[in-house]
Amino acid sequence: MSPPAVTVERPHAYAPEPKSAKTLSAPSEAAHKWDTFTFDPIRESTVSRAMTKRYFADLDKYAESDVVIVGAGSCGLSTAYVLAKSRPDLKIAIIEAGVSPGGGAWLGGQLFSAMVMRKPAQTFLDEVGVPYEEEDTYVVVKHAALFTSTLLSKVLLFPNVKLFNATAVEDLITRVDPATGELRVAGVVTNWTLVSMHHDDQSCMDPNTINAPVVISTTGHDGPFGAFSVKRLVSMAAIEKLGGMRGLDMKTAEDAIVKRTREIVPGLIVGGMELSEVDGANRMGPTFGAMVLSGVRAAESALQVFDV
Ligand code: 48N
Repeated sequence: MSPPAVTVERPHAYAPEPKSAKTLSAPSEAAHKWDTFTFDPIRESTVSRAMTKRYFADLDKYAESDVVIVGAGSCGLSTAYVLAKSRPDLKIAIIEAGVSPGGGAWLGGQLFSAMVMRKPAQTFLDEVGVPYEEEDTYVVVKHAALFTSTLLSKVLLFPNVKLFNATAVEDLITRVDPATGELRVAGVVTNWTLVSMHHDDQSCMDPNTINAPVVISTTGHDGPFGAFSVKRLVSMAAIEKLGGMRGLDMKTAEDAIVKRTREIVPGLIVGGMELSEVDGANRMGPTFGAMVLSGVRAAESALQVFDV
């Protein structure tokens, strides 16, 4: 039996006097099919096993990674894209503290959606397939989320990349060379982000670990864990102090970040805005070309380790 025809009354206050109250015809065949629609059967434990089996298989696989990238912002994701595409044989783990990766690249600046990148950063947009409007010395992506979602989807499609989001790096694994006393970073210490944020009020929540010969830290300059790795290097006296990010100077900041992307201590490469905290570089504000090209540079530095 088909349901009765539905009469839709327009709200007279906001619409011109309707010529006649719109009456939906009796449901069509298409509407009727929903009456008999149903999903295939499933048991709750099947869903749980489908998730946990895969997650723990990934934890096992990436417990020994070739590269760990800390922070899935615009720099970290750009790094991951170049690395994963260049070396499909490398196991790349991305650790992102937030539930949603992307860092500060979901908006172009403050609350504005368009994203600016100064040339020649558009070459990376061409590589990833992000459309843009071209101006004389810069390009504009119509929505920052278009850049970030496109890059993120491409990174996640690589079979040699695993993103562990809602997971924080809360320490670094280190080794000291007995002969030279030189400290080397050899992996990361991880925990659920919420756990990492509550060690002060709930003790004895031990972490997990990932061993890797190369760690690339792109943890940005703000947020609860901003500039995490370089601050940790100072607190363990592996580097003397941080230069501290300087005031906004778009022209000098972007060149400096790209030129200075490098290995800070053996085994730890730093890129993106985390670097501005190390060297006392200026900040650049709402322009993202340096983030993607710093990511390219960080990936190239890591590739040198594996290209021997
Ligand atoms: O977007 P961010 O913060 O960092 P970058 O360097 O990729 O991009 C910076 C860029 O968004 C700007 O700040 C722009 C250019 N503005 C500059 C300016 O002058 O104001 O991404 C860092 C990501 C975030 O998603 C964090 O959640 C994550 O890193 N993160 C961590 N993830 C895991 N473990 C940690 N310890 C950690 N710390 C930060």
